[in-house]
Amino acid sequence: VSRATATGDRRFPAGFLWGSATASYQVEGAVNEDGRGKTVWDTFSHTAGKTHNGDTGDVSTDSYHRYAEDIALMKDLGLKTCRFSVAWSRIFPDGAGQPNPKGIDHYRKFCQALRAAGIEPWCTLYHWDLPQALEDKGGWQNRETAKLFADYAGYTAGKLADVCSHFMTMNEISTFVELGYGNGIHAPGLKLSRGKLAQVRHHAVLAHGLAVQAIRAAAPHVKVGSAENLTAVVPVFDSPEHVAAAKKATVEENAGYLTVMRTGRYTDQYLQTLGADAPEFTQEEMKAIGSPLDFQGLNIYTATYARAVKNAKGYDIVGNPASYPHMESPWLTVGPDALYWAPRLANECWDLKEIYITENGCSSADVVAGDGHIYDTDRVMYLRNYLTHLQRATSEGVPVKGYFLWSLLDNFEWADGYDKRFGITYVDFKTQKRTPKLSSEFYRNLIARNSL
Ligand code: PNW
Repeated sequence: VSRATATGDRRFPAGFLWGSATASYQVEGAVNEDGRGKTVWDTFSHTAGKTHNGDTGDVSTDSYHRYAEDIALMKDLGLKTCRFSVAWSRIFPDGAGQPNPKGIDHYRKFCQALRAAGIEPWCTLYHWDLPQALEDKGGWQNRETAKLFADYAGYTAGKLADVCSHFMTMNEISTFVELGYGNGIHAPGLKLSRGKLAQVRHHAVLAHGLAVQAIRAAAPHVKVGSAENLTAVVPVFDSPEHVAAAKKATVEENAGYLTVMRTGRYTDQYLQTLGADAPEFTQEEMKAIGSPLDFQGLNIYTATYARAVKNAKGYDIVGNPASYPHMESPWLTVGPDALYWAPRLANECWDLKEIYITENGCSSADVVAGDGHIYDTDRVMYLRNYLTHLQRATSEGVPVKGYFLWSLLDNFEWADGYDKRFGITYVDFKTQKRTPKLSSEFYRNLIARNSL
């Protein structure tokens, strides 16, 4: 067993699962192939003014065709696992009805190729690419979408269960709800009222819960979880009162997402704050939403600071000054200790038992140097610091079992298009040439030694 000591043992626990993560619309391309149906991201990215430069995922890294090359990169890194997502509209082109066998075939072949390379596939069933046909019927504003998602999730997990052992229902419900239906920055680009937004949020967590039940029914032996980007609360400094405040904030700041998914209950504060805008729900729905999970995935990029105050909530969220550092993406403020506090406090709140960091990583300006290398020293600095805090968590017994770096490749970064690069592998989008960056070397080294 590895334990941190005053003499500086910086090992991760034996068997720690090192991986990378990607998502269907961000890497696949091949949008018109093998019967794939249109999604909200096809529509959105082809609408003028919605993405940087009018960029789309039409081709991206072409990973639908080039996955063998991607897997070779993973193998070279020594990855033990790969997190990918299935495009709902490749399985059910209109979201429901007759399945398209070519869709399952593709992901089967992909999983088999991963396994042949000694890499365990981890599958996300929804990474924001809602079939357009369902959006046309109200999308996540329509409760029926939750039911159809569960049908698709159960069907797909059942078909892939023999080649894939771990399934995550949805990726970052909070991001696609708040950005897609709240401020309109992501597809489908809506800006709903507070009440309608709360109902969308409810339908999305319900979809997660119903999908957990459907996956368990269709594939009793697979492990089921989700990948949620909680608001990662960090105490302004490590004193008992601020830590207690950060714990309270972890529950309340995530009330509409992780908290309700882990407890099957909206907090009193959440319902009171919404008042007449609170969502409609039944007890049966709440039970589904709180369905027990085998593991919890946490996507963690930034820290949100809380301090203890004597108000009704018992805490305050503290904003950052303009001088606070960030990575290439302005929203990506640097908060390495989020990777210590978020798993620790989430575990204290909900007794999670098995935690995976399902995403962490950053954008960098990534200049190709004169010698052809990409020296992304800022990304290496970011990873080294965040992982130092993760190692502290594991050494104190927080049950974090693995880490998935976002991302293997530069890819379609949603509304930012190809302007923001998150890969540890550089992609020349004209030639599709892949070049490992300095951060790839760092990650390979870390994995080989299982130690910082
Ligand atoms: C996550 N924010 O998205 C997603 O799961 C990935 O698809 C994405 O590429 C990655 O992080 C990097 O952005 C986020 O504005 C997008 O706070 C935006 C935010 C957070 C996460």
